Amino acid sequence: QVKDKGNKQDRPAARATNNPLQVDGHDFFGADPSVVIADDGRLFLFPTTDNRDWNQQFGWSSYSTTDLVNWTNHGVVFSNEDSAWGTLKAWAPDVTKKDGKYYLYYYFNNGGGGKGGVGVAVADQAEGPFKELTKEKLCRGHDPAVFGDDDGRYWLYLQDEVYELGDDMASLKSGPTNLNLEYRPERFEAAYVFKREDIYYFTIARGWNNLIYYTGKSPTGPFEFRGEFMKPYGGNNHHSIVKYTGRWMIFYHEWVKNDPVHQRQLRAEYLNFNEDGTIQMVEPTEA
Ligand code: FUB
Repeated sequence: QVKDKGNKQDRPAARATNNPLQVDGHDFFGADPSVVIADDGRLFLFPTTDNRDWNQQFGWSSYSTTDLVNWTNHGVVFSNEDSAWGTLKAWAPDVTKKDGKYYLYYYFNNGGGGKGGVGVAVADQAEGPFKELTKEKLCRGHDPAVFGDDDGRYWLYLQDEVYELGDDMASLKSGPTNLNLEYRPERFEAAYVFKREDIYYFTIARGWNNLIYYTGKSPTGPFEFRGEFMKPYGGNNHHSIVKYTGRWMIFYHEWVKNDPVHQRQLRAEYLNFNEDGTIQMVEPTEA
């Protein structure tokens, strides 16, 4: 069940499936979901707010849950109306928390040709409201991914380059440093980094082919290539990975089938690991 707090648009009818997120009557439209566990234990998803067509977004939405069954739709939590420089094509976000505050890293394409960039907004609670901290672009590149390490340092990834974030989370302490991946696909995007049992995982979407990953002993590598862990499921599988109530999960999106306006919607799967820390292939839950 989704308790709606706005953000409803004229959208195709949702379908009921067995996917953990595809509950009957949901409206989990959007893509590139970022996931954060709030200090009070709620799980928050922050997808793009696709405006019917995948490439017409002006902001980011938020949904929260405590049980993965009942969801609250918090509506659009940050958009071009809240930005000094962002105009259009509000692509993939990533949200992190630090010292009780929530930081939304976003990318406005602004029409391309170098006009786009990454910014950050802050909120006192995960459901917002978010306020822009960067009155101009922080850096170039799309699909920002933020990783906060146990030592209190935060890292910002843009494809295979990494910056260290300043203590204010809105400046860059160092970088960009190239990760010098031993295997670098010709086309990739949607980086995501997480840590499990002292292993750092750098995951990316290899075009629209599959999700692949690397492991390392530090957030900046060196990273060893480990291969694929998920086949394509109707898109680039732009994803976030989190441990919630004892189980690891991956959140991603698919393209609504037979939808003439190219709508995207959210999905989730459970993620399992082998004894040596390698990731077992994710099997998308079929409808
Ligand atoms: O949502 C816009 C773009 O689509 C993202 O930045 C890419 O990762 C792809 O999912």
